[in-house]
Amino acid sequence: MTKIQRVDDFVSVYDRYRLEVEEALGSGFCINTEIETKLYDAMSYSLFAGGKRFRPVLLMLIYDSLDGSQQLRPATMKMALALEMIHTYSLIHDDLPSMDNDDYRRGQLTNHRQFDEATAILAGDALLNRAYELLFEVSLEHGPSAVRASAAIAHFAGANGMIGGQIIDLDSEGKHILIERLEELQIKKTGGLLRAACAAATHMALGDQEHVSEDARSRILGLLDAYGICLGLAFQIQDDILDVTSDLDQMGKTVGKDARDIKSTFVSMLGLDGAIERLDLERKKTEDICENLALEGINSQHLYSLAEWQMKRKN
Ligand code: GRG
Repeated sequence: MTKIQRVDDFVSVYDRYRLEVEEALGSGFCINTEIETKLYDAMSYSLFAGGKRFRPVLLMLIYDSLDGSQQLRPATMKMALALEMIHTYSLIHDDLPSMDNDDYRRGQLTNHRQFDEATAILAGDALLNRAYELLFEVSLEHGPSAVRASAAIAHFAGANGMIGGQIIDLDSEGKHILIERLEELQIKKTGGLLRAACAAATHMALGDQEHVSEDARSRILGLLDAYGICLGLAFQIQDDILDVTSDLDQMGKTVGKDARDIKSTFVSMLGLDGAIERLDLERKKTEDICENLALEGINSQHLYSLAEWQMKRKN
């Protein structure tokens, strides 16, 4: 099998995408000042607090790797922004006293600590609703591919995806769970929105490529879903590693909380060395998937570099 070539300066590639996402987010159509001031302030406080923009970058990077058309690119970017808004709502709600009860996120006070609990709940709800409004707009304008992409985002963000993972997480606190249960939890919770990005990008990019057969389309969807799962596990393992090796300044959020909250993590279950080994296993699986994508005629260099980059991230 052909070995995937690394991209030399992937950091600049990532930064180029991140900047594009940042500009689109700030252009005013995600949330606008017609909203009640208090709500607008709370929504924009978290949405514009930075963050890696990993999910929208992933979506756009896959779209471009699959040779998605220039014509559908702005609509695909709208979906990527919707995904970042769903991610931001999930962080606001995750930080609430009834969930993880966190004081810092993205290098600043959490939403409920800056405003109050009720406002934080509503800001999260409003970001979620605005995200679906954007997905409906794109679906109305672009038909079946956009509907499939939007449905995939709804699925992976919902009860069988991120929210499903969150309830397992809350339910597992203070309990001994098996490693298989931890994997299921994280594939759903952290992997949910990454799988959403993979599926949405694939539907949008391949929807109008008539030369791609139905068989090839479903193989590519399957490979990219497997890529999203590996990426989700790797993302979480790296997060668990950073939770014991990093600090608040570097991470922008409280560290060392997993042990305090008696949470099962890859580090608590496998030890630090075991977690690092497991991370390398996910890297190898990602490499295999990218090689298989290359056999489908897809340039998967950026996808492999993204996976490697995120496994080495420091925040
Ligand atoms: C409340 C419905 C609901 C779900 C919450 C994903 C999630 C579910 C909570 C986040 C908890 C957490 C800290 C998980 C670890 C991995 C993760 C998703 C980190 C946050 O994502 P990053 O690192 O954050 O991409 P930035 O700020 O860079 O966007």
